[in-house]
Amino acid sequence: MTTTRHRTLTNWGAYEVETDGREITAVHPFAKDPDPSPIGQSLKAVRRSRVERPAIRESWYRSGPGSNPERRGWEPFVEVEWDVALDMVAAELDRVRNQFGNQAIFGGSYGWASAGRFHHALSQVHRFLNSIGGYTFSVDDYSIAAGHVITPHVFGFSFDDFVDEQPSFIEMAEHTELVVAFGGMPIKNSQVQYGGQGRHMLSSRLETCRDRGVRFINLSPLAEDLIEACEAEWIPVRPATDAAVMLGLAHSLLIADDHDEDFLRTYCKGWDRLRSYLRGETDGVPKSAAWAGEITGVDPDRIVSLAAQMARSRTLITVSWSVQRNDHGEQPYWAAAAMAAMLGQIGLPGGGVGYGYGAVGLNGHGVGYHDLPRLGQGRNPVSDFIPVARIADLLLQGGEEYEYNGQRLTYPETKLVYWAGGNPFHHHQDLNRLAKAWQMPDTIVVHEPFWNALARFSDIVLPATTTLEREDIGGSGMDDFVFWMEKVIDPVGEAKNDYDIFSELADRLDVGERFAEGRTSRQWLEHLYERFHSGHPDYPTLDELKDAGHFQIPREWIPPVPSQLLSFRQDPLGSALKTPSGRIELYSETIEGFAYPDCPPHPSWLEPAEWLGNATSGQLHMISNQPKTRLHSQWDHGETSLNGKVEGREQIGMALTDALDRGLDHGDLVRVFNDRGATLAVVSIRSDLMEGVVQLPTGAWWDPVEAGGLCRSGNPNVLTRDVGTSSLAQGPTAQTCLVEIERFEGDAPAVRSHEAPGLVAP
Ligand SMILES: Nc1nc2c(c(=O)[nH]1)N[C@H]1C(S)=C(S)[C@@H](COP(=O)(O)OP(=O)(O)OC[C@H]3O[C@@H](n4cnc5c(=O)[nH]c(N)nc54)[C@H](O)[C@@H]3O)O[C@H]1N2
Ligand SMILES: Nc1nc2c(c(=O)[nH]1)N[C@H]1C(S)=C(S)[C@@H](COP(=O)(O)OP(=O)(O)OC[C@H]3O[C@@H](n4cnc5c(=O)[nH]c(N)nc54)[C@H](O)[C@@H]3O)O[C@H]1N2
Ligand SMILES: [Mo]
Repeated sequence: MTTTRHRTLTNWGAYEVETDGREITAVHPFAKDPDPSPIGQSLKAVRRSRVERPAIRESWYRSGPGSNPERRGWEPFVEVEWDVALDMVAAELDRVRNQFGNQAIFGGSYGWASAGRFHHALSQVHRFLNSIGGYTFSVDDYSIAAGHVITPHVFGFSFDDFVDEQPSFIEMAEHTELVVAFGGMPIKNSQVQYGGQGRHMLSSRLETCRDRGVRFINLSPLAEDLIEACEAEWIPVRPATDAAVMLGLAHSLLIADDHDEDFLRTYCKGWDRLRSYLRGETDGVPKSAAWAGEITGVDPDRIVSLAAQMARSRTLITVSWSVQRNDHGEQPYWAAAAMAAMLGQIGLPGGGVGYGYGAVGLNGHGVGYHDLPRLGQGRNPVSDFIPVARIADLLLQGGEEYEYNGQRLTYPETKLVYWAGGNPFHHHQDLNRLAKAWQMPDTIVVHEPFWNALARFSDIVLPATTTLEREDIGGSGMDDFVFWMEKVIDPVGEAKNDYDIFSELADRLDVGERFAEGRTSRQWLEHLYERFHSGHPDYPTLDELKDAGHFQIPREWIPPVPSQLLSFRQDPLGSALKTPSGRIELYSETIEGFAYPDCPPHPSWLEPAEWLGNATSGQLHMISNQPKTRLHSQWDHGETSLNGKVEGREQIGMALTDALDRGLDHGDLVRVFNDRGATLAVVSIRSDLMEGVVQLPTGAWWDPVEAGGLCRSGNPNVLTRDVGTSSLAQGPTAQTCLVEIERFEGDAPAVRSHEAPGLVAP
């Protein structure tokens, strides 16, 4: 058998993919990657579970928009010719925009899609919808919505800029003595980077820190969140209670007089208000170590001693993104900033506070954003938007008002949903509620390579290629590599590139020129690269890049990370922050003005809706973290993901005592349930998990037996809550979730998530 090898880039790293022209026969990691991700092996499943031809839900095909929406997900699809499908989509877009206006099209289309600068599905869908008059869009993301919204109130600049300038791992190794990590820094998470990365380096960076004597404390329900190589101390903490640990630490600093009064007076606003709250003067409850211990499960003596240790070290407080994916998730981010301010180390090398080390591969590596070729998305004439995680509310509550970051907004009425490059049946919480909301619009159009739950629950499914079926320029604006991505195989079935689908639709809607500017995809790649190259003549030409396969950008070409905090520290008046006071806001009059009961004007402890403190005897707290074996739901049907399952079902981690209490053993099939839903999963007894907490990773393709029924595959989002963090950020709160677990008796229904739905002829 003769095979050929082709370079590709994924959101989890670069690979050389070997093919016999049809199947992927082997996947070899990029030679320069010291710690490649195993997820790449799943690419061998490129021909499995594919949408091969355009498919239209039977009722929609026979009776038109809005027909039998309750049958979405439960009836066969009619396979049609491309021309038929595209004519129908174009006519429906035209009907909706003419009859209801473009805001009736929801095109927020959140998701990670695939690596590649041009064939990036989200850029494509937004450019297309802009070219036909716009759409209701979404703001923030599922990762760090609360962080995005609270950070400018506290520091006066954007969350992304803040993350950019927080101490790097190199700075950490050099200057930091103590890292206090809430939610750890999971290595498996650093395997992933939006746009892709050349080298994975977190393990080696953390080992260097350890060798230099940096001490690590992991405050998390899961010991695994900080690698053993750091010799981290694990302090188990109840999920969703981080703000209370932080306030307890802050109180301990205060009463031991270990806080930096000068820093608080010079650089911060509102210290007096926060101090009153810590002392209990405002609510009669001192936020003492004993108080915090009661709430969080952390030994109060350890809180006191940790505070003292922090005050006597160059301390970096890190908070994972998961910590804010909680009810009132704004609070731990603000409380961490307040603690760092009390230590007086913000702006000092290796000190202060940072968010999301290791969350994605390049955070903390000290590479600032730089330019890469990029497809313009045009301008959206529609001003309606939603905070991204309010998608079900949008569909269920059209015309109703809601609050977001001081604004009173109205959900528009939605008639058509267009999705390309994301999977709401992966990312959204309370999937049974989403499925009901999903019945509201007249039409749902998706571009998907695979028959996952999103495709199954739509009206019109247009088969999209994967990266392996097209060529592209690859790279992330934070990495020091640029790749030429080769086409590995021909498109599977009749799949088309998102760009080609949109070009054909644009032609039908008379905006072909505006969308495509007369270029084929290859001409676009040349055009985008040439435009980039004219501003960056030191880079290789496109032909040189194609020949070499990749280009490593010299470090000195990458603009240095700006440091607003350092300048502020050196000159608090001349380099004042862009907050109303010009200082770090420990008390925000802006937020006070919003008068939100669920987001007070200073860092506070607010009891979450569901947590171990209000659990009944049978309930456990479920954390649904990022999966080790895939990127979200992507390639769930591939080898690496399947190897992590038992008979196609996800494993749910639990502590031995919790298993014994329920008469359960390792490998038992269980039903995990609450008022919102139920799923099957397989018990995995873990010694690194806090008692009372279970862990079910995200990403199994949703596989319900019937509407509202049991999920066969282990998708945690049938159990999670669909309520925003607070009126401030309206971010997702997946980690705030109680469940019950019992042995599953009887015959277990076989997993069907990777099978195609019924397909019929026209
Ligand atoms: N319970 C719980 N839920 C969570 C989280 C959690 O911690 N707990 N985390 C949240 C977070 S942080 C995130 S970012 C989200 C992630 O949610 P998503 O980003 O929506 O998840 P993905 O599985 O990456 O979805 C990408 C989809 O795009 C498709 N796709 C890939 N490439 C292409 C392409 O070129 N063209 C087209 N048309 N389609 C393509 C894939 O097949 C897949 O269906 O999940 C969130 N959900
Ligand atoms: N392999 C892989 N890597 C990924 C992804 C993936 O899908 N697969 N997704 C990427 C994306 S989109 C994102 S946004 C980042 C997300 O990065 P994070 O949000 O940091 O990732 P998670 O894995 O959800 O959570 C990290 C750890 O936080 C702990 N945790 C959960 N709740 C709490 C809490 O209330 N308090 C404390 N102290 N700890 C808690 C859990 O034990 C969990 O293992 O990861 C990225 N990396
Ligand atoms: Mo994310």
